[in-house]
Formats: sequence, C-alpha cells, structure tokens
Amino acid sequence: MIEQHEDLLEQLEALRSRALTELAAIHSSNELDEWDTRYLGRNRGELKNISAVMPKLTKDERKIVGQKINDVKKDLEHQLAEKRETLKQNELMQALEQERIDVTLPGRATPVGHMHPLSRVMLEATQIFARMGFNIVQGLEVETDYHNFQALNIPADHPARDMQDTFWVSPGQILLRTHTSPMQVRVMKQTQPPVRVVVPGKVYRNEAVDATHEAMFHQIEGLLIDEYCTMADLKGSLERFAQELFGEKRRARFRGSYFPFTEPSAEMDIDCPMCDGKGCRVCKYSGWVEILGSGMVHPKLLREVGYDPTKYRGFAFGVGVERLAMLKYDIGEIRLFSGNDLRFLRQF
Ligand code: 2NL
Repeated sequence: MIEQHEDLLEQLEALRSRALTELAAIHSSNELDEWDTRYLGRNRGELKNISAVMPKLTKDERKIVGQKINDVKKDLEHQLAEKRETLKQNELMQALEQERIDVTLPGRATPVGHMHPLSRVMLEATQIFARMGFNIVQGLEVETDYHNFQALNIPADHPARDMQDTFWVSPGQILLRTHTSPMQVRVMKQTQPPVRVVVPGKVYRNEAVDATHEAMFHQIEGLLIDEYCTMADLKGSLERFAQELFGEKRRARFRGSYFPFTEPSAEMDIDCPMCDGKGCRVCKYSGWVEILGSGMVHPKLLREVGYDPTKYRGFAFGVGVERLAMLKYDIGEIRLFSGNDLRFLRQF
C-alpha cells in the first residue's frame, strides 16, 4: 500500500511538470482553453482521473494524496490564471499595433448636394421682395372654390375658368389651387392694410404637357395694399425686381392686358437678358421677353375682403418660377425641373 500512494505522488508530480511545460509553449486563448479541459477539466481531466483511485486508499493515504492533488490543482489553476492574463495583455498589444490609425491619411470625400435650380430662383426672387419690405407667406395647396375663384372675381360662368382647367378634389367645392392668390385673399381677410406679401408655391392646372407646360408648376404672387398706391409704384417695384434678378441694365415695358382680379392689368416684358435686346432664339428675335402679369387690385376684391375701396388701393402681380428659371439659365424644356436627372441638376 505504501508503494501505491508514493507512486501516485510521483504521477502527480510528473503531471504537474508536464502540464507546466506545455503551458509555457501556449500562445493563444484557444490552446489555453484546451489545456484547461485536458488537465483541470471536471469530466475527463487528467487530475480528475488520478483522483478516481482515492476511494481505494486507506484513510492516511487519502490524506496525503488528497493534499498533493489539491496542491497540484491550486498550482495549475494559479499558473493558468497568470497565463490567461499574459495572453490577454499580448492580444491587446497586438490589436493596438495592428489597428493603429494613421491620422495623416486624407479623409474620404462626402458627396455634397445643392439646392434645386427652381428652389434657388424661388428663394432669390422672394428675397428681392423681402428686401423691399414684403412678407413671405406660404399656404394651402388644396383650396376652396371660394378662395381660388369666387373671391377673385371669377364667378362660376366666367370664361377664365375654362382657361384654367382645374383639378377638382370635390367638383365645384374643393380643388388644387390654380394660382397662389387664394392665400392673399386669406391674408387680406385676416389683417387690415397696409398689406405687403409675396406668396411662393406650387400650383396645379390640368393642361396638355409639353416643353413649356406642366400640370404642376411654381408661382410667386405679390400683393400690396395701402392708402396711397398707384400704377407708378407697380411699375417701379417690378422693374427693380427684374433688375435685381436679371442684371442692373434690364429695362421693362408694360403692355395692357386682362385679368379678372385687376383693373387695369398689364403684362411686363424685359429686354432679352440673353442678347441684351438685339434679337435671338430666346426672344424670338423681338428683343423682348414677357416675365410677369400684374395690375391694380380690382375694387370688387377689396370690397369682398372687407376693405373700403374708396380708401385703399393696391397692386398685384404673378410670376411663373419655371419661366424665370428657363430664361435665367437658358433652359428649353420645363420637364427637366421635375425629371431629377443628375446630368441636368449638376449643372447648377
Ligand atoms: C400671371 C398673372 C397675376 C395677380 C396675378 C392677384 C392676386 C390678388 C389680387 C389681385 Cl389676391 N391680383 N394676382 C394679379 C395680376 C396678375 O398673375 O400671368 N401670372 C403668371
């Protein structure tokens, strides 16, 4: 019996030195885990296998061998923990080394977009009026028949309604606005003069689409109401607007026209910004291009919104934004604005 337990002690000692030699050669966490199961594993670990003979020993032998097992186990566990820590440190150092960031590398370029040409013209045009003291107002695109037509002196049987083919939401009552004027009607009904507003926004007309017409387009309308206001104010303000947008040397001329909501009415031409009035493809060799419609606000409208037409008067105008942009940038096709073709958009 003495021999058996001394043999066991030798085996344990041999186990310890074999385990530690192997441990010293380990360089990865994976190998370390394998080593852990092989020697210290609860199930088939070598230390566990040796412990299996314990029940066959005498009480005294069990005490000696038990202590030795514990001693070897503690030792191996301690060395394992130390090795784990060393490996962890090594792996960290390796990661820091490999993942080192080169702060001198140039950054990756981020693609930058820009404003749509229409938005740009719309912003520029409204800013010009803002500098003259107009307030910028936006509003509903779905409107009532009253605000879009009736209040603007366009009754149900008026020929202007045929001119403006309307998209109806509920026929005779709710529609997609055909101009931004309904918003000016709302402003006038809510406030007392003086009024100075510009209303930019989308408008809708059920038209045959071609190179210069779309069913949805953009308009800027303006309205000024005050006690003293004449056609001279209209002409001066609108000519100034054209000069700010198309250049200082632009000249304006006014031709008599008709709109149901203004009297008198006038269309404004400017000398062609492409050829300075010499005559070219853009102005069809006339030297002039039409850019807006305007007029003195009809007294019927003033009365309709509750203003005294003997005390107040005003001027109003409407500009097509697509038309302005096509003139400013020499674009011959209106559908490019809604086409979202980057080859077009990148030119601005
Ligand atoms: C055009 C013509 C115009 C107006 C719009 C207007 C609005 C109110 C009262 C009076 Cl609330 N007038 N707007 C006046 C004259 C012409 O637009 O051909 N635009 C592209």
